[in-house]
Amino acid sequence: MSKVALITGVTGQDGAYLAEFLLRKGYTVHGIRRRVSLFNTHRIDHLYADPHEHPGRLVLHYGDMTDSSSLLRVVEQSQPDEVYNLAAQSHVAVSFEEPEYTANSDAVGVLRMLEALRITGLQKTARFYQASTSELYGLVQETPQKETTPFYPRSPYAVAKLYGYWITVNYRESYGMYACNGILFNHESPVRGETFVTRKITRALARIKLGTQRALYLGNLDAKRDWGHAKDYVEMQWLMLQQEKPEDYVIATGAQYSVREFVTRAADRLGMLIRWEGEGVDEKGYLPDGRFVVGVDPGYFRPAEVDTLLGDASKARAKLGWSPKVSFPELVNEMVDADLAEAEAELRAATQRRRSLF
Ligand code: NDP
Ligand code: GDR
Repeated sequence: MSKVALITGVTGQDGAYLAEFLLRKGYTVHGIRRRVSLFNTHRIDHLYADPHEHPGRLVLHYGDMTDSSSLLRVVEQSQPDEVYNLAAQSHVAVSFEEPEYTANSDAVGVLRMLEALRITGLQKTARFYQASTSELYGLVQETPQKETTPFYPRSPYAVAKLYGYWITVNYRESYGMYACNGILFNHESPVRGETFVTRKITRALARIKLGTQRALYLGNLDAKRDWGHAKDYVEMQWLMLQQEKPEDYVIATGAQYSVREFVTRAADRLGMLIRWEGEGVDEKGYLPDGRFVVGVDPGYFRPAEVDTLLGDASKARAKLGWSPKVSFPELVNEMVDADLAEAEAELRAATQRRRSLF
């Protein structure tokens, strides 16, 4: 009998990588997706469409972290051995615009899923993974950050995730559940959401290279992050649920770069020259010599910022034998190359459309 996993947030970046990883291991994977007005399964369509390539099966259910009955129904139907709770309103800046919804899905949503496991009696057998975050450290109290570093959340998102973290610990201690928090630092990939800073940069630079976009505007260029690859990090999520005892782990690379450095490296990969805004641009912000501009739009600043994050994953290295495989330059190159291919395809399609008009 193959093991059964339930993934909330299966249509997101991590959900897609994790589903692929588990299917390859022979799991039957149940995923919860939301009803939206357009297709939202593009990240997992390749898994769903080609079951022959993957030994397991992928079953999708409609559900929502704000709707207890849907979670209860899916848990009952799928009878999971492992639950990966990845669903969340995951954008920090958006959480300042939608704080109440963010609390509902990212904080109370975790409780709803834990309760669904308790009500069905599965808390005794099912193992639970909670997608916790380095944003918990916020205004950092210690560098680098590890499992024992005090939390200081700086956004409605991080405050909601703090509840998710502690309710997971509480269910472990109260009901003896095998429940773990993965405190994951930023992790990216070619399928990262387009409004997170790394993907916004690689997508924009690829388009600027092809002449379909003029400039790139960002917020805080000096913010520093510890960026890894999502593919490496989902393996960790699985490993955490395969141990004798449930514990919480920091997952990070231990290297830190600024947003400005990310832009520079992405531009290098494309052989492009950057002109930072303010360095002699014309009144419209563009340069006559073809160099492209990176400017700052204060509209992207956050009411409270997390300036710097750097993780110490020694515990995961020692206890789980884990270390990240993809380096920062490799991550940037992979994302840039994928977005260049996508921008080229878009340009080809637009040219075809123009031709067909004549
Ligand atoms: P994404 O934003 O790519 O994916 C989020 C997923 O959650 C999507 O499938 C989304 O559905 C779903 N979702 C959002 N709201 C709800 C809801 N109310 N009910 C049901 N599903 C919902 O995030 P990532 O894959 O990057 O991250 C996965 C998890 O890990 C998140 O919880 C995030 O907060 C956390 N995390 C991420 C880190 C990172 O750097 N990527 C680092 C640390 C933690 P839809 O596709 O319909 O939008
Ligand atoms: P973050 O990721 O907030 O760390 O949360 P994001 O990529 O959004 O921001 C990283 C840093 O870049 C700065 N920044 C910008 N950010 C965005 N989105 N857009 C911009 O134009 C821009 N300019 C500068 C930000 O201010 C910030 O300092 C991510 C999410 O995946 C969370 O769900 C997860 O918990 C954490 O990572 C770990």
